[in-house]
Amino acid sequence: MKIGITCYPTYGGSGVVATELGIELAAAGHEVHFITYSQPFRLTGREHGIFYHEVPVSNYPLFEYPPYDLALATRMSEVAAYYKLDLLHVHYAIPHSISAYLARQMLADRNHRLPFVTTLHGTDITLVGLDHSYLPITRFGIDESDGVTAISNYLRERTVSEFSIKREIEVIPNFVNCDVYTPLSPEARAAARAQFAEPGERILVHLSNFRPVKRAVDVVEIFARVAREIPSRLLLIGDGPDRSQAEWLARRLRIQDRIHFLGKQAGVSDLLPLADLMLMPSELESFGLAALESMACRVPAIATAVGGVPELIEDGVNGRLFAVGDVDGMARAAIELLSDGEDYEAMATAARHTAQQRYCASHMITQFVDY
Ligand code: GMT
Repeated sequence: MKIGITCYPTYGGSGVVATELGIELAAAGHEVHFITYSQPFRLTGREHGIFYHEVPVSNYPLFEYPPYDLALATRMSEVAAYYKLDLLHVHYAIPHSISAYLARQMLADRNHRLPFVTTLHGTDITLVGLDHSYLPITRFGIDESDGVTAISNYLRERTVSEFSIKREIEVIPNFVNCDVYTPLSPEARAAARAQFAEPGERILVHLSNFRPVKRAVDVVEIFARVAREIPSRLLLIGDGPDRSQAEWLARRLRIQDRIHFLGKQAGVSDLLPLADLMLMPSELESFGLAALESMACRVPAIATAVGGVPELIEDGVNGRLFAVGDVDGMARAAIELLSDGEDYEAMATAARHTAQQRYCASHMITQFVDY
């Protein structure tokens, strides 16, 4: 197939999933065309079978708000016509499903059938979509899509109830390539950990776009409690609005020397396997891709029991779940796990097993292609 993919290309789970899907589809022999405002950050631009088309957005003095969605629709219809695309797959409903709808209508006049599939990721439904100025058009985009997928049962049910959707929504969860996201050999791991921690110190990690929903401040609070009991370091991967508050709190708690603020990283498959535990204390996660990626590296997550997270993490088996804001509980669990070798080993093994058995990329790619 020839597939056009549109997503938010910069930093965020939906862009990561869209990019990884494109990479896997190209590896399976499909032709993939990314149509986005900048090159997705996990792409090098030299992958075989992947083409990138930038969406130029002109700004005229008259436009107080440049109409990106119209520029995107234009580019989608052009790329589809030039490269004879079979379909568009858009990630995140707003505005991508509306642009795809317009592109489909533009091409219908030229006898080119261009169906589009919308994948719902989370905040497009739970935050942006519920904002009254976007709710009717989000519902319209969902209703008009030729196919709709959601990344968890939670998100499907929430979409159906909040938007009174009658149509079918297929659940195809987030996925991970377990050959790329994989544990390191003990020697390689010890050597790589040395750049962040002294021998004998434990490593905790958090990966997000530091939006308020991620509760990055809770990550620092949890780590402060852990660091009082156990010699440890924290790797903070990503950047965003709450980073400066997290950095300020780290200084106030005098643990800044134990925290590595690594900022945005193109690839994280070399960093996650260095950690012992992932912290994901989010207010809401429709799935929790960061936890899945770390679990594939044999790093269990301490997370909140919100949204679709309990579909991924079974408390006490392949990770731990707590109420939002329970930083004491999460810190206690981290200390217990890091102090008890046997419990920790069983949980780390179960985490990797879950990723391999239930969320393997090759299995999900088949589901997408079939759909
Ligand atoms: O908040 C983020 O992590 C970004 C956001 C996005 O849409 O870019 O992530 C959502 O999509 C991810 C990939 O499907 C999911 O794993 C995240 O759980 C989801 N985030 C939320 O629901 C808050």
